[in-house]
Amino acid sequence: MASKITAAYRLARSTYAAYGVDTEAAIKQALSIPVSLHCWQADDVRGLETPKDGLAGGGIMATGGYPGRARNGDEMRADLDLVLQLLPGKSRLNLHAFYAETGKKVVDRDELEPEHFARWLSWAKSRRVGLDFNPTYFAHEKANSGYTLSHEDKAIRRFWINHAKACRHIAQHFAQELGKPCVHNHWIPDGAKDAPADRFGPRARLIESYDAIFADKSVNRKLCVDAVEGKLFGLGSEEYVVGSQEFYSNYALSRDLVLCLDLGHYHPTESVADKVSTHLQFHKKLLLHTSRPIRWDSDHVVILDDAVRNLFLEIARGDAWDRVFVALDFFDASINRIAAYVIGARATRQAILCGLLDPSAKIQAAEAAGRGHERLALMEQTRALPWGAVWDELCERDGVAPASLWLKDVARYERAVTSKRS
Ligand code: RNT
Ligand code: ZN
Repeated sequence: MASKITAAYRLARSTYAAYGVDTEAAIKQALSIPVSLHCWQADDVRGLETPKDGLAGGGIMATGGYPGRARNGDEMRADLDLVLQLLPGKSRLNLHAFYAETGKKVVDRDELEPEHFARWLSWAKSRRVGLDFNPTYFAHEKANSGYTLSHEDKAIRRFWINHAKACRHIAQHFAQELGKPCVHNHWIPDGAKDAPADRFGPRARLIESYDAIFADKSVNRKLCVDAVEGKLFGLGSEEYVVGSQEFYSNYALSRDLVLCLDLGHYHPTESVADKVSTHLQFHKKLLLHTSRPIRWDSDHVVILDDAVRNLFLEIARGDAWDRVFVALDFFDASINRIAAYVIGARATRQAILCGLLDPSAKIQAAEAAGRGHERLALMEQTRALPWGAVWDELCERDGVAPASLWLKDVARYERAVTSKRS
């Protein structure tokens, strides 16, 4: 197998060279870009808290009943170990606060401490992966009304402010312990199913709440890198989302925070790729959540579709790799979850590779010379370039199975482990 790939790669390398593209440099760079794996595909976004409130108030939902969901932290980590083995390139792990492990003790969200994530941290240390973090503003009785940080009740707002403050300290702790910044992303479900009579009030309160959270100067923002994520609608917030895109774009800019763009959070005809060159004129950094919306924010497993390809093509063309954080965000409970991770993470890194392999200089030269037909022809031709051979070579060099050969490892693990879970 190895020699076949090398021959295919040799041909691909010279094909790309004819377009002025250096495949060696592209492989190296594509392997070095960190991709943060969301822990929540492993257990269908259920979390590890006791007692459980389920996803109530969450506005998001994993559907499907494929057997083998991880039922506790140990099972999640075992599953993630296999996922890491099957992925080329640099990975991180993205945790949500409701994956705290507090043993038999009930610890509410506003009382979370770094010690409740000690097992995740030691796992991350031994696997040499960085950690990212998220406050969990859903799946909790104080989120059941559909409002958290923008709630009209001051006591409820206070609870969620304190949760976020606790989480920022945990994120900072991860960064200190691992020697790498921790991206700390805030997404809240706040919104209304039907037209509210007051759209101003919740948004004004949301600003107040976030300002109270970020006023804590004992958190170093170089270690805890706060990001904010808006969306168009959610389940139960179809008509009104307090933290809309415009809200967060303005808020992040005025408070020097990272703006998160999730591929599933826009009108279906909007291009997230097109937003990159707008936001990066103003914002310093973006957090990118790769996802796949089918008709709505359905969080399907990421595939190498045009939305994902175009997104990373823009990052490549703008040479903006050091201005973006890349993270996965999908959850599908209807298929093998390990495979879901591998497919989505590989597709994301394939899109990164394809961006780096794009013969942009040649295409841009045609454009600059006014030869629109040549630009279009070259763009079409780019689809036929042998990126797959370069991908297989990238996998080989990083010591992971190329193509879909990883499927047999997933099948073996399913037979031995996940199929035995009830
Ligand atoms: C929800 C957001 C958010 C969540 C995670 C679980 O629409 O995309 O990022 O998916 O926080
Ligand atoms: Zn997201």
